[in-house]
Parts: sequence; structure tokens; C-alpha cells
Amino acid sequence: MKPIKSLLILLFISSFTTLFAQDRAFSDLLQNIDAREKVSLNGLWDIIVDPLENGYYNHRLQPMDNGYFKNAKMQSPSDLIEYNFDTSDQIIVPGDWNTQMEKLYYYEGTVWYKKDFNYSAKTNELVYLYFEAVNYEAIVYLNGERIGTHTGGYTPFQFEVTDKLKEGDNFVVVKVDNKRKRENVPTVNQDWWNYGGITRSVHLISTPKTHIADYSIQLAKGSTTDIQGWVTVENGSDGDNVEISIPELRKNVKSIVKNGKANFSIKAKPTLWEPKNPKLYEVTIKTASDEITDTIGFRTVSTQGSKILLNGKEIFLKGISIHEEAPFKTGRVTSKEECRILLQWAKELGCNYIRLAHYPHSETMVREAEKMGFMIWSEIPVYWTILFDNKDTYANAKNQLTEMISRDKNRAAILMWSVANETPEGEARLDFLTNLTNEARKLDNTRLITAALDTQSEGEGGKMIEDPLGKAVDVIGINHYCGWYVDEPQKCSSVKWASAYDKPMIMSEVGGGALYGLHGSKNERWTEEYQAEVYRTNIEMMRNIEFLSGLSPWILMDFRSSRRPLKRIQEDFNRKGLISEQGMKKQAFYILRDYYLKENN
Ligand code: GCB
Repeated sequence: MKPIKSLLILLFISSFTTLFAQDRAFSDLLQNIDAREKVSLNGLWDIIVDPLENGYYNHRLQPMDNGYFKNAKMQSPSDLIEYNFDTSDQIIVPGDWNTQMEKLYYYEGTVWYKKDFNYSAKTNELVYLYFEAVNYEAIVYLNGERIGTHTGGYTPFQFEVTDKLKEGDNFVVVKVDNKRKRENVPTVNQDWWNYGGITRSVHLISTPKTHIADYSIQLAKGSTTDIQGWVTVENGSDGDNVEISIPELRKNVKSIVKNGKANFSIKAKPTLWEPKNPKLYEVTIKTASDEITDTIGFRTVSTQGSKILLNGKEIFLKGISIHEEAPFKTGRVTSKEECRILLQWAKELGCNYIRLAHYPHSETMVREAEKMGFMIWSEIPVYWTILFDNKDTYANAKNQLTEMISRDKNRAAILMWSVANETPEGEARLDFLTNLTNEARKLDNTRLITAALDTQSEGEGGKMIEDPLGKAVDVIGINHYCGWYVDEPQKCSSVKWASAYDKPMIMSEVGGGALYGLHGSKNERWTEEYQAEVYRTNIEMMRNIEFLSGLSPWILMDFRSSRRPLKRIQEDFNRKGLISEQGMKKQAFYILRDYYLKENN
């Protein structure tokens, strides 16, 4: 082959590898990393703040091949190297940079992270470098060599690095960039803090060379006795045996890999997962060289007219919306304990359901919620006015959807995937979101698809839900701030709702703000009394909506947002929490709690 031609082919192939690193096939992401042998790369990382991306571009703005990722050291006293990770600042991973260093509170841009670690090779082993989440763009380098990139701040990604690791000392460098961009998902405008950094854990995960990569195990759509699934085996061959067992159900089936995948089906009568009895079974998958155990629940979810049915029975979703923000310390949630505090508050509130807004929360959050019996709405950050007519924006949203479903498809607690929040009506948006709902169904036909809408119109009898997107979803989420952004609280009790769709509706957001401890009359904004009145009258409104299947008011806890500057009240916090960020419950908490505990059981 002529050198030019082979170079072109090489360039062509390498541009595809970068593309597919983003748009990864469903089965590439390792399933259930908690059950894997792994070394944590959490802890202190060296960082260099680089607003001008000096460690990446030269003065002609061309990417350099000796950027900060080389982690260069002076070899002689005359060497000129204008950075040094060894003497730099350090911050903790997992965690956002904004709350760890005062100078980074408002920072949006590039920060370089570096971590040294030791590795000793074992035979017949593959090693993956796995990031649970980095916000927003990550370029990852191992021992000075670029190994891949990832876009999107809330979903995991991995690189197989076995051949790139060295015996003994190694270092990983990540260029993290959280600059907001118009074409991103989310876009430049969002009502939550754009926390930057390696916000979730980093691991080196070891597997046997031929190993179980991914699996899906759940009840077939509409069945309570037919457990169906598939297992993918990395580096396996057609004809390999796979064994799936659920000891508590005395089930053990064998299957055979064909085209990289072993399909199976198990007839069983599991105790069904539900909020009052969140039963999980140990499920073990075995191949000749690998074995992994997960805890999995079985349940069905469907709709019938305006009802949501869990295991065939109508259920009312008593919920609350939650941001992934840590109580007390503020900033991103980084531990199981913090997840449990938030979930425990939702329990106290009387919830059986949570809306994890506005992006996929950590796997820990989802698993803890599942154990505690919460039904879950999980969503991607297709929020407000993203660029609906941009192909790259669509590819990005689809990739985040794929990674979310890929990671959490075995979690019985998740009933709904949400594809969007408060997007403005229009043709491009309808195409974009209809395509996303189709994509979600293709990946997972067992769950319901939803979106939160704020597009209802004023009809004769009141509010009318007729957004054409209603056609594409199974459940319609409605965000409506009666008593806060529209009307006085006293007007809300009599607001009537109608829908053009015979589908369940969830009031995915209602609410108002209050500063904990601020008291006054119920007509005085920011007082707890005002917020309590908003809840009281909105609950009355909801009692009159026949097709209402649940609600998730906005929001469990006050959270940081740069849209909220009001001094003495907001101080960079959205104050619509029922609980302050310091854990203090406001009056409205008890109003909603009464409603949940006394009604709809
Ligand atoms: C909304 C958004 C949510 C905001 C909230 C508010 O409609 O969906 O992200 O935080 O209103 O407080 O305005």
C-alpha cells in the first residue's frame, strides 16, 4: 500500500476510534463495578489550574505534544519547565473543585489532575481505568500518552489500559474542562451549580482476560414469572458456557455465547420488588474464567389509561425531587453516608418515590435508594433551550442516555427514564426528543419513558396539557409553580387541569422558596409561612386532578445555583428546599408529610 493511502486509512480509523469512545456500544461499560476487584485512585490528586489551556495549546493555539500530561521533571538546573505537579496544590477526588478551594468557587475552565500509583501485573488479567463521572469534558492520559476522551458530566466511562501500564510507578493525568458551551448538554443556562472536577470515584478495575462485561436481568415486559436477560463476554468465543443462578429461587440455567452474547430465560415466581418490600435476590453469573454476583429485584411497571401500575396494581407516586448535592458540607455528594442522609429525609417525608434531577445521579445513590424501597425517575440533562437542531448535541444527549441506561438497567427501582426537562415547543425539539424516546425504548423496552413539561396552555376550563411531545412519552411530567412564578398561592386551590392524552401525569415540580428560620405572614415571600401556603394550596389543586399518578415537588434540600444571587436570602442557593442545606426542616416539609402519610396509601 502506498504510504499516503495507508496514512489516510490510519487517520480514518483513528478518527472513528475517538468517535466511538464517545458513542460506546451498550455492552462496553463494565456492569456492577462494586463486585469487581479494584484499586481505588481516590484521595489527593495534584492539580494545576489552567484557564488559558497553556498546558494543552502552544502560543499559536495548536495542541502540543509535550503538554502538562507529560508530567515533565527538570533534568538539569538549566531546564525550562513552567509547571510542576509535585509542588502544586492538591484536592480530593471524588469531589468538586468549587467547594474545595476558595479561588475555584466560580471557576469554569480547565484544571489538570495528576495521580501517581503503583501497579504490578498479574498474568491473564485485564485492567480498566474507570471514572464514575467527570464534569464535563475529560481527556485522559496514562504515563504521558493520551488514552481517550469523554464528554458529559454525570455518567461513567472506562478505558482498557492493560498494555499501557508499567510495572511499578505509573501516573494518570486528566484534563478536566467544565466550560459551558451552547451546544453542550446541558447548555449554558442551568439552575444548578456547574461543579467542576472528577466528581465521582476513580478505579483501576481488574478482570480475567475473558470476562463478563455486561448483563441485563429482569422480568420480561408484562410478565411476573419470566426472567429474561443476556450476558456479554469480552474476549470470549462462540460456544462458551454461561451459567446464571438465583439460589434463593433455586434456579440455575445455562446458556451459550453466540456472537459475543448469551441470552437466557428463567421461569420463576420471585417475590416482587415494591416500596413496602424492596426484595432483592442474589444473582450469580459464571463463565469458565469469571464469576460475578449482583443483587437484583424483579417487578413490572406499566400504564393503563391514566394509571401507573407496579406489579399490575395501581400505585400513587409520593415523591420529592433531589439534586446530587451534599447536606451540611455542601458541594457534590461524594459518599454513601451523604446519599443515605438525603434518602432518610425522603423517608421521613413519607415518600415512596424520588425524582433524581436533572442528570444521572451516582450508582451508589441509585442502589441505596433501591434498597430503601424508593421508586426512581432518572433523567439526562436535556434542560431548557439546548440546541435541538444540532446533530452533535443530539449525539451527545443520546450518548448520555445510553450510558445512563447501560449502567442502571438492572435496577428494579428505576421505573422511568426521563429524556428532557422544560424544553420549549418546536419542530426541531419534537424530532430530537421523539428520537430520544425511541432510542430509550430500543435500549430498554421494560420501563416507562417520560419528560417534564412546562408548556401547558390556558384552556377554558383551566390548564390544558396538549404539548405534542405528550404523544411520544408514556408518562407526562408537569412542572408548574402556582403561587411562586404564577399567581398567588391562594389562587392555586381552584386551578383545574385537563389533558389531551389518556396517560398518567406526574406533577414533576411544584413549590416555592423560603429561607429557613425566616417567619412572617403567608403573603410574605421567602418566609416559611409563604412556602407552607404554596404547598397547602397546591396540594388542594392536586387533589382535583383525576389523572394525577404522583408528584415530586421541588425540592428536598436547598441547593447551590448561580442564578440565585439575592443577598441575605439566597446567597447562591435556590431556596425551594423543604430542608435547608444545613439540615433544618421548614414548615412546608410537614405539610407535604401530612399529605403523604394521611392520603394515597
Ligand atoms: C424549574 C426547573 C428547576 C429549577 C426550578 C426553579 O422549573 O426545572 O431546575 O430549579 O424550576 O427553582 O425555578
